Amino acid sequence: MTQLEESAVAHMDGMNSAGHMQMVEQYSANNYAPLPVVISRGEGAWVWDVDGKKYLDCLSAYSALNFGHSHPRILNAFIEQAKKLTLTSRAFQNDQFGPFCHELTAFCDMDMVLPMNTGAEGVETAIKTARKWGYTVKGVPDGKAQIIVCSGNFHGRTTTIISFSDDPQTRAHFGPYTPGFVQVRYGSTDALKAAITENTVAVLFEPIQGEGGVVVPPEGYINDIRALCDEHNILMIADEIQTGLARTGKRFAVDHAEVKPDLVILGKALGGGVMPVSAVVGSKAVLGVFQPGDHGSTFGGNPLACAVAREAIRVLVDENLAERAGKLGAAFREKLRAANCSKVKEVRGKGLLIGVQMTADAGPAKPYCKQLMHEGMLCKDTVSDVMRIAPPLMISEADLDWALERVIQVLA
Ligand code: IF1
Repeated sequence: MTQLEESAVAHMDGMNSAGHMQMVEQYSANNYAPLPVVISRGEGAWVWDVDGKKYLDCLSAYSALNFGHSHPRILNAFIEQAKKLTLTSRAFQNDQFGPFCHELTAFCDMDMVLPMNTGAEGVETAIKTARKWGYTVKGVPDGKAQIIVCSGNFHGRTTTIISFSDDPQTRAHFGPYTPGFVQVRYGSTDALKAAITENTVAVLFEPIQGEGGVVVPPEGYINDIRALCDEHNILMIADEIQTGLARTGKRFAVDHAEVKPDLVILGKALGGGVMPVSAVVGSKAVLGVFQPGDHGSTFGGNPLACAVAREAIRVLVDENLAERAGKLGAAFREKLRAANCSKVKEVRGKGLLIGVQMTADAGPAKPYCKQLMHEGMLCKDTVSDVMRIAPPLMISEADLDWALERVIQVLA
């Protein structure tokens, strides 16, 4: 029997979790160490594994599932569009792209959008935008553009993006690295000010650092970035791929500071949890630097992605998900703090992006995540001592309370 026939037969026989994990062990590159749970179905905030066990999803695919699994309206938009037209490439126009651009720019209170697919592609697009704007508008000598980034950043996995990461594992063995990036301590206005030169074209930052351990910067830091960028004619670029689209209790995390960046990078939940959709949204003065042929992608702006993203934005507004995330998240953090778990050093975050930092003697967060899995709740450690809790924003209060009980029980 060929490998394909073997796999098909095994699958038809309803392989159990062990069978699935063994197949992955043998045939997949070992670039992840996932929790030992094999999910086969998702609905709302819940998923079921191949053995029929039920779990509350408190990771939301790193905030790509803000709308939950298989949201009916988003799934319907996906299916209806898929039946009509899935892909044209940008060599032609399609009837979803104009409305997508119009509605997304309106939602972001910006002028223009450049559509891509994954978050990393969005970040790369923002970097190319800043560099071309630097050379053709700001007047920085060609090839000299500098972009300021932050310590503890995570913006994706391409070779250029990992070039400015300070996480050894993200960088190791992937050189030579792309030049033109200066790293400053996240949260320090002084460090940022000191790094600015006449060749600085942009500051790229996360309003809250997700992978960095759900790190919320000091009050006023985002406002300081805005002020320094205004003062030195530098683009303020917010990576809202994880923090955007209602996750932190506002449409965008920068809204907490009432600051408007020059470019916003969106991804993850923009695809409604059903497909990869990303975008760079900004002013005409900045995104207007592109001429035909400068940049693109086979799937960027495809009609299926546009239809899904348009419905995702409508659902976000109709279901008031930002306000919901703000209220539910604040209550969760308050109740967890009030439980006074001895193993918890700090509970932080905004909206439903919650980080629980363990005390030194409590040890790393991973074993607690594993224990929570046995209790029927799925979440993930970020940096070793921080547990990230980020359920879909449509989660019911009762389900969130259920999760809280388990977290307190496991941390007691
Ligand atoms: C992995 C981390 C989270 C992101 C921000 C860009 C991207 C991401 C702020 C790139 C992606 C994902 C990638 C995934 C795990 C997850 C992650 F742990 F890697 F850092 F969420 F915090 N900007 N984050 O969070 O978007 O190209 O993946 O669509 O690579 O393991 P992408």
